[in-house]
Amino acid sequence: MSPIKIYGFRFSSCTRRVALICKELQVPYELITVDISKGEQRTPAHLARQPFGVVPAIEDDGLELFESRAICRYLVAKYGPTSTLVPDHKDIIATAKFEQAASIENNNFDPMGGQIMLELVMKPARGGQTDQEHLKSVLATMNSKLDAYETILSKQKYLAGDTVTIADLFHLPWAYGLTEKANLDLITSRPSVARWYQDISARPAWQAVKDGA
Ligand SMILES: N[C@@H](CCC(=O)N[C@@H](CS)C(=O)NCC(=O)O)C(=O)O
Repeated sequence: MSPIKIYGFRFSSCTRRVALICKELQVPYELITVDISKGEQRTPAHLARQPFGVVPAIEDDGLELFESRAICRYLVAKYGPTSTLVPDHKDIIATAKFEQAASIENNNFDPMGGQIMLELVMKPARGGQTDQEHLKSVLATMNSKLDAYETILSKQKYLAGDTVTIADLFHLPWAYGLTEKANLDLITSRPSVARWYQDISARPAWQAVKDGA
């Protein structure tokens, strides 16, 4: 199998999300660096691959694709047909629960995770200043979202049921950043959320890419 090309930045959360699923499926990849710290995501060459000027994008057997979660779904469909990381579409109930979990991550966790990391880690790293008011507000929102996660995860092992899916794994880049880089106890202070995070973050695929794709 020739490696898929990932146009991305090894430290970016969205690039690591895709690399994680490659590792889960043992799909070899070649990372072609688009250095977002130098603005390379806005060059004409990258905009031709990703019109929104962000990373990652992939190329695989002539297919060009962007949006990290869509890429992950494609990878499972193509390279993990028997994988349970996405339920069989013929199982309507499992698929509905999976879609619900994927939607929870995309709408409730990802926006807050990104903004908290921006304020607490990325801005200071670039010599900028944390907007304390904004941080306070997004932390309050994230806390109430994670209370709902605690309710769900106190009744089942994973977000879509008792089988781990990519909807769980999609959380890893921000969950890791919030816990290990921003040193927040948002996740570890909630017993069921902490148990879930410990489980998914121990996966060898995540350990392989957590600090760089
Ligand atoms: N929804 C997109 C988001 C992509 C995204 O925001 N990528 C970030 C890195 S994680 C980026 O390229 N940031 C640079 C910028 O916004 O200029 C995806 O999941 O692929």
